[in-house]
Amino acid sequence: MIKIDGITSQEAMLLEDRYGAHNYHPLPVVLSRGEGVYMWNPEGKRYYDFLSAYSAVNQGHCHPRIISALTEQAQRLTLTSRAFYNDQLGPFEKFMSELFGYDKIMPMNTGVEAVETALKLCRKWAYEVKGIPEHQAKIIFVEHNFHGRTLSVISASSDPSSYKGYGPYMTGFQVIPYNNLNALEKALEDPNVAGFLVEPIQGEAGVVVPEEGFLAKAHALCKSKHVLFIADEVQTGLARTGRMLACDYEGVRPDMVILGKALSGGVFPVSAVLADDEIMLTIKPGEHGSTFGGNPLACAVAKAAMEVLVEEKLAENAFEMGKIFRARMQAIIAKRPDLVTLVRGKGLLNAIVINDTEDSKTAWNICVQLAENGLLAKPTHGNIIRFAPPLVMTEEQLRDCCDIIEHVLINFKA
Ligand code: IF1
Repeated sequence: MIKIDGITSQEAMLLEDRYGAHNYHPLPVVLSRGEGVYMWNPEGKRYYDFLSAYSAVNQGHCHPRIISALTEQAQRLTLTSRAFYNDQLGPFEKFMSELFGYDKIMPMNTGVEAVETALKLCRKWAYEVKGIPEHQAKIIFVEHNFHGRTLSVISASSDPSSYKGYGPYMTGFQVIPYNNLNALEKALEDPNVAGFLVEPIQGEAGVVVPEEGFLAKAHALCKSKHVLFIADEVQTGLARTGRMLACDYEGVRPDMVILGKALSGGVFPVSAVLADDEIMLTIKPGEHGSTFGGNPLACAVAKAAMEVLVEEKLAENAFEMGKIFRARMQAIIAKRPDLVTLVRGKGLLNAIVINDTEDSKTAWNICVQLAENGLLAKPTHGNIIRFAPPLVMTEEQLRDCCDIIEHVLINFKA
């Protein structure tokens, strides 16, 4: 019988393999403690976290201010359901609505729940405000999107590993190429289009940054056709790209903003949709919700997590550290153009593209060597490695991480 508390890395991996669903293929690394930019395995090996739980830990692991908000509220009141009011939700809603400049916020739990909420609001708005005939609303997505794992959003996925074997699919969705204004303009000719859902930078696709001006022009095209521009900022938002929202780079104010992940600093599942009354109030009492949505514990944690982002100026730090990081990656590319073809990203959401096929093991093997050298990252595809450290990273820590990445890449033999 395996002793559960204080288990070894080996025991942890065996337990997950034997008793857990096999819906992931993790790197052979076990983590048992996190603090700031670091995580440790059960044997005490320290790693730099260069994934940040896919941008959920922007504030650093176990940020003391967020943890104390969690522990204080957890001893007072955790969940009331929305059958009643609670004394944390209103202050959180006020804080968020004013910070982002929207009339209202709809609090949910996971990122995909917030995406689903935005899709429902879009359809409701289509029928009650735009006047699209019932059940005729269309929503436009882009290729290589990632919005989560529910049946409706995978219906718009172009990645077979996301949608294969899960049909029949949600109707009313149309998929066009990303970063293609002509394709969007053509799709918007259909008067039944209600919304356009897009990631300002595509995370899972491999940190794909659209051309300068794409977001602003896409937003203008939607506006000209009375179509909602909906930004999925679950991964790109909350200072990750060097601005509070990635849409801020182009001065775009989406009709709906979808947030998740770092909204709680990686401490608790908290997500949300921001919108103005014309959209938000199309959902009436009893027409949408969730048991944990807007619970007092989530609100206390999320308010603290947002205050940390703002007061510690993490967007500014991400912007400056990102410049240093990409310069260091460019220098590595100059030494190993055979291995690394490019680096791309904004702020501290970056990726390098490895000179190999999508189904190669090269990126995985590089990540295994990075882990052996004390830095955790994971490929998004066979040939792309995403680098996304917590935004609290200092310049000294970043340079140390770049030294590790350089050491592994310069010496890597396929
Ligand atoms: C996993 C990917 C990233 C997201 C965007 C909505 C969601 C996500 C832009 C849904 C979630 C997570 C899911 C996580 C790994 C990670 C991920 F690899 F799956 F695709 F970041 F790129 N919109 N992304 O990135 O949010 O419901 O997960 O809270 O393990 O599946 P969620």
